[in-house]
Amino acid sequence: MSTADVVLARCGELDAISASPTWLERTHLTPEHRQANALAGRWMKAAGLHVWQDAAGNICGRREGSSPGMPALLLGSHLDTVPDAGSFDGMLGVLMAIAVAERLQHVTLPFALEVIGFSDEEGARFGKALLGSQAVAGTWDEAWWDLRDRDDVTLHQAFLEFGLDPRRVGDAARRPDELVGYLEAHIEQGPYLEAADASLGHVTTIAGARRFRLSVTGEARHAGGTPYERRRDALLGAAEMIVAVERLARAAGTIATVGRIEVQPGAVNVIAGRADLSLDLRAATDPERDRSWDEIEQELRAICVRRDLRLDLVETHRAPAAPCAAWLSEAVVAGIRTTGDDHPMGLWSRAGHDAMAIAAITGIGMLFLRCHDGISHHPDESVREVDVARGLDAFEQAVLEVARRYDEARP
Ligand code: HGY
Ligand code: MN
Ligand code: MN
Repeated sequence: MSTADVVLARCGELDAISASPTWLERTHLTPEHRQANALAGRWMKAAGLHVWQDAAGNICGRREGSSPGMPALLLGSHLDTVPDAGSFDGMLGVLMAIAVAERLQHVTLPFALEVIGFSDEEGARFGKALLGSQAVAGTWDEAWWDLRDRDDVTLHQAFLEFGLDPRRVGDAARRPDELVGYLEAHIEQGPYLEAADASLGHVTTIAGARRFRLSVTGEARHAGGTPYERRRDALLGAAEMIVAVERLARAAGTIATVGRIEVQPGAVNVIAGRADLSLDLRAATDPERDRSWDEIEQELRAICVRRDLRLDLVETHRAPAAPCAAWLSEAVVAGIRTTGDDHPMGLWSRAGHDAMAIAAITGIGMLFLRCHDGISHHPDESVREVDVARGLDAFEQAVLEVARRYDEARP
């Protein structure tokens, strides 16, 4: 069985660890999180790594370099998923990192090699993304303990129930001097590599993101007896907002999505008194993102004035755009070249990644793999075995290139 076949088979094994019998769903601090950590931990151990679960619920593996206690090159991605997920977003990167560590287990490197399976990149349970990688980056915010899931369980409570001590979350933080850099392999989650007929690409920068919860309040009234001119229809206001979000973001060249809406009271014969929406906004740079948000917010408030509605908004997530470190991108490009691609494609990532959190403490580099039709966050997500095989070779060579450059630069 080729390494690529092993990696793909293991993605299938992780598929079976799901909170739902009908779709793939594995979220933060759940029994499925624990099972996936245990399975990935076994694979890390078989790859010759010393394995532990850190204070934030990330599963970690480490092999020392030429001498003990050296700074580490981190490889990784995430093991959590969105609801009704595909098999590769996150998991492929963790399994490729484990496979590369296994391939290199008898190679003495000038640094320690670590693999991390991050616990919560998606933010699907508590709304705040990158909880695992932000703990590693030391950018944890105590306010997050009060975040609640849809069953009203706080993050603090969930930590305790998972067997973690909220007071020790800081133990997961790594210092910049402990690290050489971070490399992540990930499916592109977009159509551009496939359009260019390219197996692999290197990431130039990762989009800056902001997420909001928008609550629109009007007045629930009788659907028959209430004349139009007396209505304060929260759902109609929300509908106008959703269309305005798309219009303004497209005009600004940014990427905005309303992925969730909840309406109250939600009865067929009652005018909606309240509508709660999610908003996900991204752009290649933070100034573009923030300018777009200012325009959107202004229009949302104008719609509320016109319709006599109230708008309450809470920002639930913000992550700065994260440019990749030139030397790590060059190593990724060198790795891709060894697979026969003389002109590796560079592209900015419209999707967010743990790398954007880790960028706070060390340089980052990302290797993208083509995925079919750019489909992701959907069970039809798929990769070609040949691209995984090339990706493994490129990833392995990128690590060796980092080692060569790092060794050269050492005093
Ligand atoms: O939302 C994203 O971009 C990532 O897949 N979490
Ligand atoms: Mn995702
Ligand atoms: Mn991902």
